[in-house]
Amino acid sequence: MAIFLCIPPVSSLTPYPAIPYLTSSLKANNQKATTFDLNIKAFNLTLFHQGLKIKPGKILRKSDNKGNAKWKKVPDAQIYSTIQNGQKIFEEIMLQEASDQLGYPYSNSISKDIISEEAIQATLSDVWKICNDWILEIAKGPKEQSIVGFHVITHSGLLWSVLLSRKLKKIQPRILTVLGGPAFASWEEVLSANPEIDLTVRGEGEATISDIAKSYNGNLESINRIQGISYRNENGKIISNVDRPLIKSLDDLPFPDYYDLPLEEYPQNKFGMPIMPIVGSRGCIGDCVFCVEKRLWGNTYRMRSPENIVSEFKNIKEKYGVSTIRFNDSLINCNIKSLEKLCDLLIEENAGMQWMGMARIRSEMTDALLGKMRQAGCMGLWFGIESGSQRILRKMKKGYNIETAKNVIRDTAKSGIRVLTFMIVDFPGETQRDFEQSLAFLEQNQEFIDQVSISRFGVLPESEISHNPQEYGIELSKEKTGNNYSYFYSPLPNSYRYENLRSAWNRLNNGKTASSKRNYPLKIIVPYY
Ligand code: B12
Ligand code: SF4
Repeated sequence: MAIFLCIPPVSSLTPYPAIPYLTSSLKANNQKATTFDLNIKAFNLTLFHQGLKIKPGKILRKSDNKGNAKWKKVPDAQIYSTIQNGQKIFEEIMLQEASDQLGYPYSNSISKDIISEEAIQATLSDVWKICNDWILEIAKGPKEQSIVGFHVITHSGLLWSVLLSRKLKKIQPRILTVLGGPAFASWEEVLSANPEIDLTVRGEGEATISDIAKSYNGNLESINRIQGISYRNENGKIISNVDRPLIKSLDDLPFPDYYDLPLEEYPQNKFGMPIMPIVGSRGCIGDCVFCVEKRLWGNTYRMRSPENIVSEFKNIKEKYGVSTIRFNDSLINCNIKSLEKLCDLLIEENAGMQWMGMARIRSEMTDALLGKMRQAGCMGLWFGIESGSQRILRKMKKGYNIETAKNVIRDTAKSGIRVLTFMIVDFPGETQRDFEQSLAFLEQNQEFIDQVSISRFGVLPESEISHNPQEYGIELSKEKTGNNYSYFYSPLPNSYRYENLRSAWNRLNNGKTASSKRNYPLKIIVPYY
């Protein structure tokens, strides 16, 4: 039995914890997997391609990711003026390539001033070389007992998983291809549309992948009773087994194992380290109508104990030499008492770690708590403000009022923590007046806001809106373009609100971060990628 796991080009530029969670679970069950991080390898091949018309810069790399915590500068390396620009171009190139290869229409928006067609082709040829080497390596494995699992989070990740599975199946038809991840689609639909995928894992994957690895003997019958899987039976029918119950205590899980990821290839901060994730909880207490969080984690919220989280902090520092953490939790402040305890422990341990995470606007985020968070190493908080209009916030079921939002972001900034906000434009029913209130919110609070991430509203399948579009005055069309199983909705096709809000923010910000305006003593850049 050989297990291969793959992170397709999803474009996230910090190590993603899903595959490391599966790896550590497999290891705890005496099973072994090898991981191919195509995402970061392909990203670097794109970023460093000499055909790119890029600005010179510097990047730092770790010399050895196996326990050696020394990091060094790579001389004369070139990098985009910002990593984020490179990320966008990378996403477009990858999506275009997978769509072309699978025969789906897609037209990218890459400017020829940045990269020529020849340079794109040369980059892709390098990417295909590493993919083909990986495919050949798998083909050398046991003919009838190899399992190849893909982690799917984005549309391009799904396309690449299908594409690579197709190529693998051509060489080795008996390989078992498995997809898992926070599904944005019905896994049954993915299976029925893509004959090269044998099986999909719904929900948490730790126990399921171990069960598959334990029982698979080259024949689907050996695993067709496993909970939480969907598969195609011998008559071509898609079968979904019962859901797997959620893990009762997250403290029981072994820490995710990042050794199989090429950590030295991830972009690093100015201290020469990548940012490592910690997942302190699964689920959310929010109920926002556009979100699928509830469905993903079975309408529950589970948090690890603060002690267990602090031990992972220490583990990350010792094992990987990294002291900057990003909480991947949907929200780090669902349970205020536990958050406080976590901060107390980090202060007590004098852990010397910096961290950031997403947080909900709530009145419990007092000066005292924020001060303690800062003392415990919190550098930045992302708040899903979404809109400056109370009417729209109510429709979104955000559960807070705009006055509280103003107070919380002001207090956060004053405590020395960077404030990053998410905003949504074109939510169904948003009027010009509502939009202007969002603009006014940014204007009135710009002094406290360091970064704004603006998104155009979209409908996620299985979100509350997708079930009741008429209640929001919209109609959804479900199109399948390029294997995109999402719903389409364009209420305001000629809306320029997205561009307007972006340029308004840039104007307000005038190229400066709020903290430099405020002169806060923060030395670290908090990237959003
Ligand atoms: C942190 C986070 C990010 C970070 C990722 C940073 C990183 N590298 O770690 C950042 C900020 C980059 C990010 C970006 C985006 N994100 Co995000 N993100 C999350 C978040 C909050 C946590 C992810 C996480 O770490 N989960 C913990 C791990 C352990 O869980 P998991 O990935 O689900 O894996 C488990 C199972 O799914 C399964 N599994 C996973 N893979 C596999 C593979 C196999 C083979 C098997 C068997 C099982 C299996 O087993 C795992 C262990 O139980 C999730 C919401 C959530 N709570 O999950 C949203 C979420 C995944 N993101 C989402 C979205 C929409 C995005 C963006 C598209 C947003 C945007 N508009 O730009 C981008 C896309 C990223 C990109 N371009 O690559 C959506 C996806 C919805 C969907 N599927 O349609 C989610 C679910 C949020 C939401 N509620 O809407 N995100
Ligand atoms: S948008 Fe954020 S707060 Fe709302 S349900 Fe989703 S994860 Fe929770």
